[in-house]
Amino acid sequence: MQIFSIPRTMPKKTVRCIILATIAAFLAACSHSVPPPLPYGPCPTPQQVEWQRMEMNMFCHFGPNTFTGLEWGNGNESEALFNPTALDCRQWVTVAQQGGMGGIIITAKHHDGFCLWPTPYSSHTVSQSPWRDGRGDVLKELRDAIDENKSQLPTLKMGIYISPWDRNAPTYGTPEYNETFRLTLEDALSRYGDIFEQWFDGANGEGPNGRKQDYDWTLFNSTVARIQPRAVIFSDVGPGCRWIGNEEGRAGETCWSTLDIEGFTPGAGSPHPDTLNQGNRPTATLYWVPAEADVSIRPGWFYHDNETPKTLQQLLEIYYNSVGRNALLLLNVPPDRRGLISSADSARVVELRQTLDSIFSTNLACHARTEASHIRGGRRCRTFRPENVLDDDYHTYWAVDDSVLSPTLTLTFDEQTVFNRVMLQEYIPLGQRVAALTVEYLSTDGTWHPLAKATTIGYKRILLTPTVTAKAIRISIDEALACPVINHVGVYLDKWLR
Ligand code: FUL
Repeated sequence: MQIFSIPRTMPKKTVRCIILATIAAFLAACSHSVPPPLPYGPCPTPQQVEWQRMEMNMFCHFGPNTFTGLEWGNGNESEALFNPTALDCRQWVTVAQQGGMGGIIITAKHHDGFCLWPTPYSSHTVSQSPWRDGRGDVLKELRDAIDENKSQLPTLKMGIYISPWDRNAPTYGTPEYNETFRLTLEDALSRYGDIFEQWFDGANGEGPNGRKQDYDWTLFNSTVARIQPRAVIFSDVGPGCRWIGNEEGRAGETCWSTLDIEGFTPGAGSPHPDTLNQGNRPTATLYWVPAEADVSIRPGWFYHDNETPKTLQQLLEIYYNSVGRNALLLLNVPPDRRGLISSADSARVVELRQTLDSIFSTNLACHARTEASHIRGGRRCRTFRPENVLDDDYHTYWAVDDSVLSPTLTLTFDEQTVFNRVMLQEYIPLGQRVAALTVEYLSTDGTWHPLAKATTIGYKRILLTPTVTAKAIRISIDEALACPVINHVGVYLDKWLR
């Protein structure tokens, strides 16, 4: 078939241009005619995607407990106790930035009820303390420190922990307290600019009158949504993100970002910790409530002189068990009585970041040749080509036709490669789809060997494998709930944690 004819007299260069333009037009036509996969099941909001991409945030537990040595204050501590000698939020910000954290979440009010900002809705706040002659405001200082550092990219975000359980509030245990809590929340959320995460603890103990509170979660959540519509709300059951079910920074090996929250409430009314740990396999009636793994760098949440930070190896393990299993890591690094992060803790945070960078900044497969069993729209279609798993663009991915649920992807290295980590990422704006997979490697003698088996991927999955020397790896999706959509594959060598 002759599509068009080229006059013999035309210069060779022009002919080449016409042929290339024709090929490009053909490929573009293919790309445009093949639609991307439709979202599957419950999907994240853009804020939830942004949140998950932060990967690691810093928690700061700070308040009267820092000075009393307690973990749960009684609520009757004198405000005079709160008197940090050298508080400098700029130092917290520097530690967080050097640690590669996306944001800082501060305990604006812990269970003892003491407020780190001068709210008019409590008489147990920094205003009653001697710190800065009662004119201090920790939240404002944190916000100012973050803003001051804006030139240093990436900018940190600020989040707040406000405990509904309050062992100081006189009205705790009565309906009036819910209203006071709403006003307190509203106050904290309206003063300090954008808040990326509102952290709600599910703990519900007794107040000063020995009574427990029937929390109005609908009121609390709607207050956050009204004042900070972009904030992701954390609680045992979301709605923005969920507790991982333990305080060890450990997500389940299977970890769905979807959860059945119907009829559940934070605290005693939440699903079993194992369910929070693993999520629920997606169905249409579930919600996107991704996991957040909160853990302290020290044994306690608050700073205590006699405690020491976790080792680099422990923190690496936590990283793999959380970020590496589709959860966000919220690492608590508590300021001490001076109001500064101790040098032991800051050094460890920086060491962790440097180690992670040394492991993960170069994908050893970046020059690999990719070959897929299937490509959405066929082999000529470039939009969903397997090479996309190796580029740095978050929004490009390898996808297959809707009917293909168990494709394979082979990465052939340009030279023999030694590695012990395989990183996989699904493009979560389209939902979480993969339920089982196998990874094999091609050894130097040309034979294929099993390397790892796993269930879920989600935003990020890092498989810890034996150290192997390979010519290629093959990823077989064994089970998917809808056609897989993979936007990153990487192999790395961790020399620190074998
Ligand atoms: C728990 C609280 O009771 C702890 O004190 C701490 O704040 C931790 C992050 O959440 O539920």
